[in-house]
Amino acid sequence: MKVFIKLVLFVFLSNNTFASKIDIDNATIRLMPASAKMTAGYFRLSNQDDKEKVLVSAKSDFFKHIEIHHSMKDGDVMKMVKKNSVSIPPKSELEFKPMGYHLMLMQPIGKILENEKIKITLIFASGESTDVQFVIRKMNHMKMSKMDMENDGQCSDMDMDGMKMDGMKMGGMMKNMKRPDFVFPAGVKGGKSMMAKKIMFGYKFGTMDMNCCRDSTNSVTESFIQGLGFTMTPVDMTMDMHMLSTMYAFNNKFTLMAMIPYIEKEMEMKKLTGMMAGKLHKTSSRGFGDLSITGLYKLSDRENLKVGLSIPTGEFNEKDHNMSGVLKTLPYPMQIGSGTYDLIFGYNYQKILDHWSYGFQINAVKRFDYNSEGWKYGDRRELSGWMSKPLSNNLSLSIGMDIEHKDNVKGRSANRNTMTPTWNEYFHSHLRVSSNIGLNYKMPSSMSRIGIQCGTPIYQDVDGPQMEPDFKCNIGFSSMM
Ligand SMILES: [Cu+2]
Repeated sequence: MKVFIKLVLFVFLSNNTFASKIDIDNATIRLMPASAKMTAGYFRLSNQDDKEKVLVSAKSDFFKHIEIHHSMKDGDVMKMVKKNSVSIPPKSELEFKPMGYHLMLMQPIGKILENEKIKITLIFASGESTDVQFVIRKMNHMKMSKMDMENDGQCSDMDMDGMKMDGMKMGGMMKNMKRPDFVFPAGVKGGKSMMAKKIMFGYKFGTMDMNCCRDSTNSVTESFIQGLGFTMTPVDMTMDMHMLSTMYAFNNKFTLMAMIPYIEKEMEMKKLTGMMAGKLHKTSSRGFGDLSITGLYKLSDRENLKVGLSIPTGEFNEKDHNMSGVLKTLPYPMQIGSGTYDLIFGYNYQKILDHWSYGFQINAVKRFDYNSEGWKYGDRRELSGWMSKPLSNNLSLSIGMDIEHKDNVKGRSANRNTMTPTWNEYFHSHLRVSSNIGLNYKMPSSMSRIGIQCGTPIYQDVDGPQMEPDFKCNIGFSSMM
């Protein structure tokens, strides 16, 4: 009898006192790949008592170590924080869910198999405890994305398993997000898809300086141009572009990007023959260029597909005064817009390794129709590749190479003349290889970034004579919210 009473007392006084007025439902353990050393437990706890309940720990025969964690946003970075207690006020509920509170279940002693049940004991500050049967389930990724998985902006991966979501891999990806080389070098057009509901604003300043002139792979002189029968030659040209862009991620796979450039061009011409031989004359044009609307589709963590439309919002009949003071249409390279609806295709790939990263992008513009002046710019294809190395937490250095191929102007403007090679439709195609160097800077504790990249051609094969760039630079600023 004494033994029996002792036993009863033991049962009632031990930690295993059943927690009163606590309901647990939806108790789920995330199914993990076999290699995983941890997983997460989720449930809904409702406290029907008049008193606050404080969850302080959990234990199980199946996991050697269990912690209470809370995932939270710190700036733009998702962090998991260990909690010593979680309080559930009287008559209220608390949901343990992905990207919120969860039980971090570590060091399983056996295999975690789908649909099996594992008992976990939840222990409260009062000494009460409750045994809960957790069911191991494959968790629906899409469902997860609907929860406020607003971690990082661009690392979304709906294919990632729970391990990556709640475990160590997550930390790895967060680290990538914080890397200065996470974004492409400033000279690489376009970007990657972002995390759902993220908005990004960007401003990029690009400048290019061009000299006269090149034909096939050689530099040519003014007398060569004169020898072809031209009475004028371009001498130099500068092009400055202020690119405004905004991106919005509808979901984790699809981001829409709108870009519009404000372009300023200046060209110096020289009269080669006649009365005014040797006279220099400057023309300029400026204005908003063509608006492009581009969809970025995330193929995988590393790859994006890009399809867009260029809308002819830019002027393609820019005029300026010629040497005789007459207002005339400027030649093809001085126009601001294309006057045509064009298709844009692209693909990019980026791999981030521990100490460096690399990537490449293919970009193509296909033009279909002629503009109302009777011509169109040539199609273009570009391949950009780069390697980046972080120099510090916030600064990275990149080297890269671009290969750019552009076709000749098609059709013929009614306003053209035969005095200068810039008006000749056959002197616009080129194959140009440039080498680039750049820096990316990520502002500490924010998602704002600055990048600069400059390059110079190392190989050119052109239909000419046409002007050739001696250098180009891009400075980009972006901020994500
Ligand atoms: Cu955790």
